[in-house]
Amino acid sequence: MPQNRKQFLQKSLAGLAGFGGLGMRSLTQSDPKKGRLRSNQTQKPVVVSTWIHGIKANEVAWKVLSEGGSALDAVEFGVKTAEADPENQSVGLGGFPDREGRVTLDACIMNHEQQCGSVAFLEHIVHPISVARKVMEDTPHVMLVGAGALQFAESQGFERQNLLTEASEKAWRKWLEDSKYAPVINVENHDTIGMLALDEEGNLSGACTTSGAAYKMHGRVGDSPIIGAGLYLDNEVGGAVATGLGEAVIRSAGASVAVELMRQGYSPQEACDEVIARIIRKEKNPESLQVGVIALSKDGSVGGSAIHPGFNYALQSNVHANGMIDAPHLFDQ
Ligand code: SD4
Repeated sequence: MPQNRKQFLQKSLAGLAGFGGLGMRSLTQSDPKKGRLRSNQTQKPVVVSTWIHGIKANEVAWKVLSEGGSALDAVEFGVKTAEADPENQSVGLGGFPDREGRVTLDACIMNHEQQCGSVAFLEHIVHPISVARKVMEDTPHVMLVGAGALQFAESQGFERQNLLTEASEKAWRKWLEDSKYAPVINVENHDTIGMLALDEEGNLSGACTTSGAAYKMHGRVGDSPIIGAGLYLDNEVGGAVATGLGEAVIRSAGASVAVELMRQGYSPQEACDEVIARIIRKEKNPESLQVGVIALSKDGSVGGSAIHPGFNYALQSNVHANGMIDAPHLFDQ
């Protein structure tokens, strides 16, 4: 093993020990002290979402939750704020286009009954999350892509709109000057929005929506619409959402691994740490890519973790005013 890799792994182990004595456990090892998940009903409702745009999204979701609404409505209405915001250049309207100048959107949604819906490579529609919900509720399918997703959206009354704002077009034209594609770590601290909510009934739902990596290849789909990668939940256990380089999240089945770890008794924080540690171990260039994961357990506990500094998430509950939490990072430069 090259020395720098070895040193990194040693540091990684040491770093992980700081997070509740996590160490390098794997799915096949069990920790008898962890046992079953504890139930702590006092926390609900809870909403948690990625990045600073999560604050505004949480406000909307919290209104739904605090009035006794469902987690499903909360996450859909919550993330729509980011989709509709033209200033947000990584989600919905105003998102950075692909290398051909086309804004293509990915989104998925999942509810407490293990139902899910997803759209990928969808153009011209401001609210892909609502189309994803329609796929879940009104079709026998889970995922629609591209022209088929657009056709379905229009059949449901969604209207076409130009999503490429002047600012995003200008940025794309600048990018075209040398057309270099290099995924950038922590693009100005705003990114895909992923949201998880636990409602008064104790039910979980999650949503994830993005315009994906800026200047991606035409046709590229990231982790955000893929159930099990960008989002996963099991109402008996908890949920998780991811942000960052989608390819790395897909390769690690990030969100579903986090949920399965919680099922084994890991706290949400420990589960996120383990997913991130695994990505760091497996990816060839963890120093140059960012992934952040957040998780919410059935008992209302929350965790989040990232490869590099800069990833944060917004949390609101009965005992936590809507505010940002800086996630720990596990890659030691
Ligand atoms: C993607 N995970 O398309 C999304 C985008 C993102 O930081 O979260 N970028 O890969």
